[in-house]
Amino acid sequence: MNIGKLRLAAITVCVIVSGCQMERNTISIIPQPVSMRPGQDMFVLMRKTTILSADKNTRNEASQLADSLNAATGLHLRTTDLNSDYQIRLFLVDSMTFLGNEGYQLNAASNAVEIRAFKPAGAFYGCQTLLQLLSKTSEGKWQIPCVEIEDYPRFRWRGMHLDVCRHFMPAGFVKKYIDLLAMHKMNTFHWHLTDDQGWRIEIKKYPKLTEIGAWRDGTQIGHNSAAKKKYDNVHYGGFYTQEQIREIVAYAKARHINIVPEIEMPGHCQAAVAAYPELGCTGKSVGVMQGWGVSENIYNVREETFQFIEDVLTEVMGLFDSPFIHVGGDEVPKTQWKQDAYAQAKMKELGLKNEEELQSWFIHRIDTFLTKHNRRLIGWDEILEGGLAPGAAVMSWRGEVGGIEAAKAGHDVVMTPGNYTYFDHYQADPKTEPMAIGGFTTLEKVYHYEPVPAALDADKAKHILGAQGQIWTEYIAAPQQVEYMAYPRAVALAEVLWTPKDKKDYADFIQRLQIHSKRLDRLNVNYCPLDKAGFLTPKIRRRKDGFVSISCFVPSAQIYYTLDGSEPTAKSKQYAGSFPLPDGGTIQAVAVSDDKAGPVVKANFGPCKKDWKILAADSTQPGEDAANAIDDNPETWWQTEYLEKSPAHPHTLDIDLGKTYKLKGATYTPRPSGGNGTIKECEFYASPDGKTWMLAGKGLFEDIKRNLVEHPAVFEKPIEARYLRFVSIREINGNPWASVGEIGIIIEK
Ligand code: TNX
Repeated sequence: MNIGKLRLAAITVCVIVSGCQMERNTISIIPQPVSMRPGQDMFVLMRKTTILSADKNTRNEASQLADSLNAATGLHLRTTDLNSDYQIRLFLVDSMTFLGNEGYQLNAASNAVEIRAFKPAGAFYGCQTLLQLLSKTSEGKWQIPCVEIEDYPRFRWRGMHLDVCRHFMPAGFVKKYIDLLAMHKMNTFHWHLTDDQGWRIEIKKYPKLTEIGAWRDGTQIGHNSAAKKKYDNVHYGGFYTQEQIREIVAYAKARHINIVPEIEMPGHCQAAVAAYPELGCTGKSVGVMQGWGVSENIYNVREETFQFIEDVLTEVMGLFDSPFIHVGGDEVPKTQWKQDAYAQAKMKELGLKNEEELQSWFIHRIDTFLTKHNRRLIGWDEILEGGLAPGAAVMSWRGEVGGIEAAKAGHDVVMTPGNYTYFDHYQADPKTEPMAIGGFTTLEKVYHYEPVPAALDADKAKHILGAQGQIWTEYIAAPQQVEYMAYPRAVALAEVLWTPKDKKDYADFIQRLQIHSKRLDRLNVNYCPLDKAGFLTPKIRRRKDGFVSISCFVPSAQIYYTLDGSEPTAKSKQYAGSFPLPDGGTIQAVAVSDDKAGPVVKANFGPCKKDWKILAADSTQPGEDAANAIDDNPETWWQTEYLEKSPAHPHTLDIDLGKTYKLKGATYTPRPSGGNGTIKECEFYASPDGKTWMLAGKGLFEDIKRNLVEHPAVFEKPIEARYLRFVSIREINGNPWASVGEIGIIIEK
């Protein structure tokens, strides 16, 4: 819409100074602390203010606090071990075990700010909170409101991942990424260092890994779903020297962040095979992969290859002191093992039934090796297939199923489900966004993620260590774009992982995030603008009784809407409460706040679907989305998830429309999904009674457009029916990914 046309009353906003806090005395901390008691007065920072670190174990925290305060205020506060007035004091208290290793108490009074913790990590988090309390008065004084805070995290593993293989990220940026994690009280950085498209860690014993494996002669242009693949033919790559890695590990440690290195095996290793073809199954030389997707070039299972892996892991363990070492284990095509005489002979010798068991044996072997060196193996949920090594932990990425299974079997789990934690997915309307892999994971969706699946009893739930956000970089070529995809979603995830469940409140989070975004501005973080990330996106919902309500998260925003198909502007009807729309129609709405208009949202409603019901859907996770579809969403839609886990092709969905309608056709609208799956061919059946079905029409979607374009399947002739069945009979590239889409029904009026 044309913002220039809008005439808006000026809305006063509080002046935000130096990115720390608003001038008015509001406390706005992210993640939200466990408990807070605001007082009356202020602690004012002066030139003579010092930072007391009585215990040498808080020197690191004290000096980092001094540095951060200097960056924020320009003041140079000295650190000292002498007690005096007007101090910021850090204490470690042996009896404060109840705070855990990461908890703290912060007590800000007018003459001192005291942070107490059981361990240095707690003191560090207290300092992060202190920084978020800082604000500047109109006279230019820096101050902290008096407050008592007690705080500790809900989960032990609060992480973000970064893939530096598909696109390399410079060491300096990795440090900035770590700084941002620390600021949000995250404690784990999962560094994805090796993959088909590049090997990024120097290994002294195998120099070709980086001489050859870190470079490729071109990079795919465009989306992987394009029929014709194109490459830029530009030499591309990079790697980290061991010296750089040591420095980054120490940098992270000082910020209480553990770096979990990932060395992929037995698949996602084409870059290593390019460097040393003898590691592969075919013996043929391959280049470093230039395109996206999964390579069939996997490691062979010869002794020499295990020796290579153990040598690599030995150097890795020398660099990283992480208790966990990530070995990947995901997406291993078995084609080459099936054709490799050595692999087949090995299976026979070991009495293994299939290649999945061979993979399981492979991972067990590496687990034994890591365990011997006092480390624990962690891998993606495919490592569950064919039996999981006893001490191993799992990252559940293909939904939550793997995580539930692993936790039930007593394994530790980090939740990383694609639908909630893959920040390479779109976060706003794909039409307005830079190209991403697909998916649609909004800030709000991330905020409402609950890492402990309801299916787990308390004694099993304790195996859920936490969760982590993923940044896969196929479509993310530069640091700025990493920031764009990670933020503000990582902020929402930080609160999911730190704040007690019952203290979470999205509307309140949004208020705090608006202040927090100024802090991010100051740190030059290229986050997705908040109006795009959902703040000013109107939500149009229709209840079962046919009443429509429109809302958005900025309370001061005005919402304008149209019902006649025209684009809404500030001259359109202003929304002032819910209104009835039982027969359906098209609503377009826009929210406007502070001279800014959010995106126009369009919703098509058919006749009120209050009697519609999903009867059966054979996907693994039909429940939530299918049920919602009926009440709230303009279209009835259904997600097929993880076809691999649900081999019962064809997928079907039965809908009871509650009464007989004349059906003219149906539509399929692919949602840009996390992977490449799209339905190419489907059939619709109609039934008067839910028992006898007849074919009503077919959908053939050969040149299907992704990204929410509706594809109609018109029935040859209208058909009277109460029940409709959707059957997908051909899906491409659906393995292991989902074909996610919406099913619409066209009804003759
Ligand atoms: C699947 S997640 C992968 C990655 C891709 C990612 C893209 C996982 C364990 N494997 O190799 O980059 O999808 O979203």
